[in-house]
Amino acid sequence: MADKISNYEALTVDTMAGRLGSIESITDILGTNSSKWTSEEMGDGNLNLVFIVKSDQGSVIVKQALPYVRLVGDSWPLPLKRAFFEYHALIRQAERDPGTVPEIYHFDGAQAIIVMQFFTPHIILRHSLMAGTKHDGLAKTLGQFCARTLFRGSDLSMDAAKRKADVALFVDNVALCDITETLVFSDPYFDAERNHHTPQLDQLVVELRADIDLKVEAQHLKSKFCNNAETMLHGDFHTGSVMVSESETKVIDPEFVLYGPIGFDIGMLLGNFWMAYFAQPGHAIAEGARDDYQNWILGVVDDVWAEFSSEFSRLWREERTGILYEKSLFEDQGHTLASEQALAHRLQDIWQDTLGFAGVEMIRRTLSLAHIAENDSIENEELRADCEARGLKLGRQLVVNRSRMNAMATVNDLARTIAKEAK
Ligand code: SR1
Ligand code: MG
Repeated sequence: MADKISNYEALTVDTMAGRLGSIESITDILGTNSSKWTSEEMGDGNLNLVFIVKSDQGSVIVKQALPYVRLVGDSWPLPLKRAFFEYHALIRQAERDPGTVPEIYHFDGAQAIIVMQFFTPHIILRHSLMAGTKHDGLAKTLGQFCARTLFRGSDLSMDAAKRKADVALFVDNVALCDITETLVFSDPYFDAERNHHTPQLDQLVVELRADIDLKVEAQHLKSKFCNNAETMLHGDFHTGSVMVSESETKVIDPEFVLYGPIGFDIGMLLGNFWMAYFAQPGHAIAEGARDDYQNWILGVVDDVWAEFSSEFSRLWREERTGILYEKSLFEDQGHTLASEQALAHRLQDIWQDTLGFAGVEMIRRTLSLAHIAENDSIENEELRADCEARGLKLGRQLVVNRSRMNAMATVNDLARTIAKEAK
């Protein structure tokens, strides 16, 4: 279905230079001789058009929303306004954690276009996890990004009026929230039209859909996602939204931005690392060849949580200027220990939410519409199903038993046990 905005026109590699060639903030990067620009459409997103535009002077990314879900086609219309929400999320993330998200060179709301920094030679983290490449500093950047954006976008830090204005601004991102509410929290638990799974998982899928504890806990988590507008979330923080080079980690694609529970972004991220962990046998050249890499992934998970908690704690002590847990109630009265106690309680709540959101993410990426390349690229269906089944088992444990898991070592040990179980 065509979008209501009448002069909207999807970009092509042929129209790129003509349409963007006289915009100064872009010619500042690419130069004014737009006839020499080259454009390439990357074609790997679920929703949008994404072009790399290059000249002999520089390069940019041109991202344009389509009026429908690219993965499915024009039978699933989607508002162009998601580009507006992504633009506003990027501005806020850049303020809250400078240097981690792409710089914006140009935004056109009517055409749903964002022109932004091209990170090169970076690649999508998901591809790196399939290749078995390690990255120094990955966990530190990701843990800090979560802590800084999630703390600084909340009532722990923000001016209350500004936060409420932002809640109102982003609450309109209804269509993308609906995708998450549906694909993550509901579709996996019944025979939804868009679902698909590897056939060898049939029996396990029947068991999971009959699992009342799982279904109820998934709905408790959905209720938190819908009702707990704690902070500005990235909203789609999986390993396809992270770019890495040897020395740098960057975060992209916050179009699913919303106000939601603090544990959601970290949970989605960790769930994707655990799925990548279970998928490694599908990418190993020989049995055991990825054992060391699997340990590295679990180390990253451990470090992301440690970095997040330590940075969140630092911000709690140094930047708690919002309307929650005011210093006037604690430190200013000499009650520093009580403030530390409150911090420990908040971190414990976030921890449990994180595990639950990780679990539902692992289940939906195996049973619902959008899967992960780490599993999809395993050609041998038996092997793929085996990797996916192990992810489903950990996911189910995280959702149902998260209140009984008190340390990351416990969860990583459980992952190791599940990875070693006989088929
Ligand atoms: C219809 S969109 C499917 C998925 O792709 C995006 O990256 C989000 O993860 C969404 O759930
Ligand atoms: Mg995305």
